Amino acid sequence: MINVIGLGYIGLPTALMMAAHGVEVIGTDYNKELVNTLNAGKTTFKEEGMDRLFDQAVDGGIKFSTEYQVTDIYIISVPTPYDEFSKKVDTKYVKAAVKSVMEVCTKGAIVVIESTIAPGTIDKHVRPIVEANGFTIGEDLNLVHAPERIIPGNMVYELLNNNRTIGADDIVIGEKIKELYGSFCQGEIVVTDIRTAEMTKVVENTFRDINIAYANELAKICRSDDMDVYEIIKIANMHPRVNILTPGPGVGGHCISVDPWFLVGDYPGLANIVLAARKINDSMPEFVLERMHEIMKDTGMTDVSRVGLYGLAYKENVDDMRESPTLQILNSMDKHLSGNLVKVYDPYIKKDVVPNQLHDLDDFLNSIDFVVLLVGHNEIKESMYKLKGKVVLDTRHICELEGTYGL
Ligand code: SAJ
Repeated sequence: MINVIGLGYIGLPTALMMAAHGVEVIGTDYNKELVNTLNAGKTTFKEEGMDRLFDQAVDGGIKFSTEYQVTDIYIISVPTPYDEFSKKVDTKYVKAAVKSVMEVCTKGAIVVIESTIAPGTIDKHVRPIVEANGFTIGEDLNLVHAPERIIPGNMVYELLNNNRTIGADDIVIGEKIKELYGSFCQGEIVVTDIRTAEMTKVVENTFRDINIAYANELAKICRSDDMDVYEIIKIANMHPRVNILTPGPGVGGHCISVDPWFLVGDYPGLANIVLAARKINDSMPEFVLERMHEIMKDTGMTDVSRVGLYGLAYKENVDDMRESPTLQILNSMDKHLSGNLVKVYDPYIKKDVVPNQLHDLDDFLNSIDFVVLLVGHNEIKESMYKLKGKVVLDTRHICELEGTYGL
């Protein structure tokens, strides 16, 4: 039996996928409301294919609880934010989960950390907890790192098809966990040591952050000299070895905007490109605001309360707004509006999450003259024609209406 701990964006689909493939699974989360929702037969976030997977997992006997269980294998999938001050990984949730596992687990257990962690985290923060509880690692308990790699928006497909990494001290234990993930994963599963697995995951997300930063920096350079960044990227990408990503309003989500900081925090003075990329991506919401004010000036608009933000999630077709660039833009605009709250539209976000500011599409459009397009949800793309007659700043390059402004 497997106990998956943390039923969020990664833990839940992982637990469901295993249960749907014949593994006996109990999912644990400290959030009672979330566990009650799952026990009532409902999923907790939108994702392509999740509802079907949920039904298959229920048929496979999955159980949800707030209690930790006595099992052979524990999979910990809890958030790992970074500490704003030190820039290092904040392991408080991982440590709390490991401590709780220690209270119930018995000899022979394997504890797998799925959460993204900085290289050396298991050595520095997890091993001491296990040893303090009287277990000898390698003899009566084993540790493994199996970082997740799935992309929100395509999680179910990627869980099934992505290659994976398993880091273990002992090859036999690594192979055992490989077999577990192999129950559903059709990709290649590489077994390596723990530190290599930790570093590899952080390196992957940092690679993407740096590449997005390059596209964003190009957008700024091209804007400063009146060149069309999208046309330039399109042509440059026709080169067989060039693949520039797409500029946007900034990098959100709980992964790419967080994980590169682990390298900056642990390797100050060495992670220079990494730091520069983080700064460029973090500066994009401010760049969007500057662009917005420029366009208001050009079009003779003076009333910021007539500007609306289209899209609140951190990217297209997900309902997750963690670290969303729109939140930064919204906060900054609200400060200048003294009570006249900025209007927002996002079909993926529940109204009570941002009370008073999220509107139905028609209300939203009736109360604004200027739309800042921040997310390319399919629903938003399909309703684009409704923006005709408005001033549009398109930060995602998805609007084909004539007169649309770009980054
Ligand atoms: N973005 C751009 N331009 C682009 C691509 C993305 O501005 O060309 C923005 C998005 O709008 C979003 C942010 O970057 O705000 C991140 O989005 P994303 O789709 O690049 O990545 P995530 O954060 O949703 O998921 C990433 C993935 N990592 C990589 O692709 C290397 C995923 O595979 C990981 O599992 C996930 O992080 C994670 O959980 O670590």
